[in-house]
Amino acid sequence: MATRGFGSRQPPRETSERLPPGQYLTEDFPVLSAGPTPRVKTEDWSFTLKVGPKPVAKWNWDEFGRLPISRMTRDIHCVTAWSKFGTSWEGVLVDDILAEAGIETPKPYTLAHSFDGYTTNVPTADLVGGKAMVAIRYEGEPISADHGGPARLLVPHLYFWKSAKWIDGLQFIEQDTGGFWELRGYHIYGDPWREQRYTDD
Ligand SMILES: Nc1nc2c(c(=O)[nH]1)N[C@H]1C(S)=C(S)[C@@H](COP(=O)(O)O)O[C@H]1N2
Ligand SMILES: [Mo]
Repeated sequence: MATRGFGSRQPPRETSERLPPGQYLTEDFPVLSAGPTPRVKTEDWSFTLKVGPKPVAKWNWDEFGRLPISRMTRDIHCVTAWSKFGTSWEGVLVDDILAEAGIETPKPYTLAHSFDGYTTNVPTADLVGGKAMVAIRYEGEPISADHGGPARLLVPHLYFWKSAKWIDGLQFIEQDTGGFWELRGYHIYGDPWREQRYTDD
C-alpha cells in the first residue's frame, strides 16, 4: 500500500470509513435553523403525542423529566455536508415515550412538530428500537437554545434536518407526509449513507 505524503488532504482511514459519502468532518457544532431561534422556557414547554389529529398524551417539562432517561453517543451528519463524530445526548427514547403513553401500534409514519412551526417526517420504524430520542441534554448540559433546547428530536442515522429542534410533539400518521424541508426539495427519507439529499436522489 502506498504511503501518503505529508500535507495530504485525505483524512485517515478510520475517519473516512466513518464519514458518509460527500461529508467532511468538523470539530465545532454549526447552528442551522430555518428562522430565528425561539426562546422556549421550560415552564412553557410541553410535549404532545397525537394519533392522526387526536392528542393522546401530553407531558409538561417536570413530568417529561421523570420518564426513563437514556444516553446516546452518535455521529451526526448535516445535509450541508458537515459531520460531527461522537456527540453525546441524554433524553427519553421514543420507545419509552410510547410505552408511557400505552401506545403499542402507532401509525407507520410520524411527523415531528416544533415550537417554530418546523415539521419533519420520519417512518415510525426509524424512531423505535432505540434509534431515536427526545434529547434534553447535550454533553452533560442542558441543550442551548440555538441547538434546540429545551428539547430536540435526535434521529442520528438520518440527515440532521430530521432531528427537529424545539420539539413540541410527535404525530403518528397513516401516510408519509413531507415536512418543512421535504416539501422544499429535500429527500423524503434522508439516509446519509445512500446520500439521499434531494427529492430524486
Ligand atoms: N425546529 C427546527 N428544527 C431544525 C431546524 C429548524 O430550522 N427548525 N433545522 C434542521 C437542520 S437543517 C439541521 S442541519 C439541524 C441543525 O441542528 P444544529 O443547529 O443543532 O446543528 O437542525 C434541524 N432541526
Ligand atoms: Mo441541515
